[in-house]
Amino acid sequence: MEQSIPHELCQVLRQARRITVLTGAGISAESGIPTFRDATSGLWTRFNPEELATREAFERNPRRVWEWYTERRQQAATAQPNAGHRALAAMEHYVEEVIIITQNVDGLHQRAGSSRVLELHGNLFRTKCFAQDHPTDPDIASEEEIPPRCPRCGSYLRPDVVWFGELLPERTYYQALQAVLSCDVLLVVGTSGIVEPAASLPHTALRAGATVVVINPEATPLLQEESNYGLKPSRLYDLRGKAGEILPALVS
Ligand code: BJW
Repeated sequence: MEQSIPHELCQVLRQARRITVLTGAGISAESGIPTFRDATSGLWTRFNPEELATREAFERNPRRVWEWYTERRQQAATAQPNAGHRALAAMEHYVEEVIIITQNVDGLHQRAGSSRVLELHGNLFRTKCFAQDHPTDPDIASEEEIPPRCPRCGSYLRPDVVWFGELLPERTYYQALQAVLSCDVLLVVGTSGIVEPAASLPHTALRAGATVVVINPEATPLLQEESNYGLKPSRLYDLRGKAGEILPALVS
């Protein structure tokens, strides 16, 4: 679908000195990585998050959880950044400050060349131990036992991602809040906007005076929630379409 960019938004983008971008699984969909909540291919449509993405799930069946993440790590390792990731990386050449806040754990923004990436939900390619969060180089972990054990304390290793009910990495979340509070424009790309606390960041940006641009082929709750507050979201743009098509058009 061809999406035309409103003229006044082009002007706002041209004048912006600080652009912050909040991304979700949708930006990596065009790289072949499944989203979580797509009605047919979404991970949470095919798998139960309570059996795979909570501490309790890992305690019940660590091998199953470890193997599921191993498969996803292998899939992410073979995926390539797409036109959406590349357009955001290219934006750094034109804009004074570009900060990416991503909920994704696939590392594709960094591989596309973005230099300032805040990973709110961790990274598939890092491990830490279950008991004490000791960071561990996955290569030094013996694969004789699945999951492997932490060389320091002997507890199981787990992926360094944020499961439901866990706190986000404190410093990263703080930096994300700063980035949202200080930006001229927040682009919200490929996220359903239902998982907290990331889902609140666009509201925070709007309250702080930023222009917020939602890029998604589907409607997301953000627009509806804003009108429920009784506010006229005059600085909220809703661009319906794929990230890999809209983002290159925004940068050009
Ligand atoms: C395209 C596209 C294309 C398709 N181009 N777009 C307050 C109220 C209610 C609940 C809570 C609350 N605070 C905390 C909670 C609980 C919970 C939560 O939010 N639950 C909700 C489901 C209600 N949050 C937490 O537990 C968080 N921790 C926390 O808040 O700690 C404090 C606390 C603890 C205990 C109690 C209370 C407070 C942690 C959240 C961790 C989320 N973890 C996961 C898994 C990460 C590891 C892994 O990858 O396995 O993170 S869940 C999953 O959802 C993953 C994602 O990062 C996250 C968001 O998903 P995302 O990226 O939005 O993907 P989708 O699939 O939902 O959407 C994709 C979108 O792309 C769609 O809109 C498509 O249309 C679009 N799209 N193709 C552009 N080509």
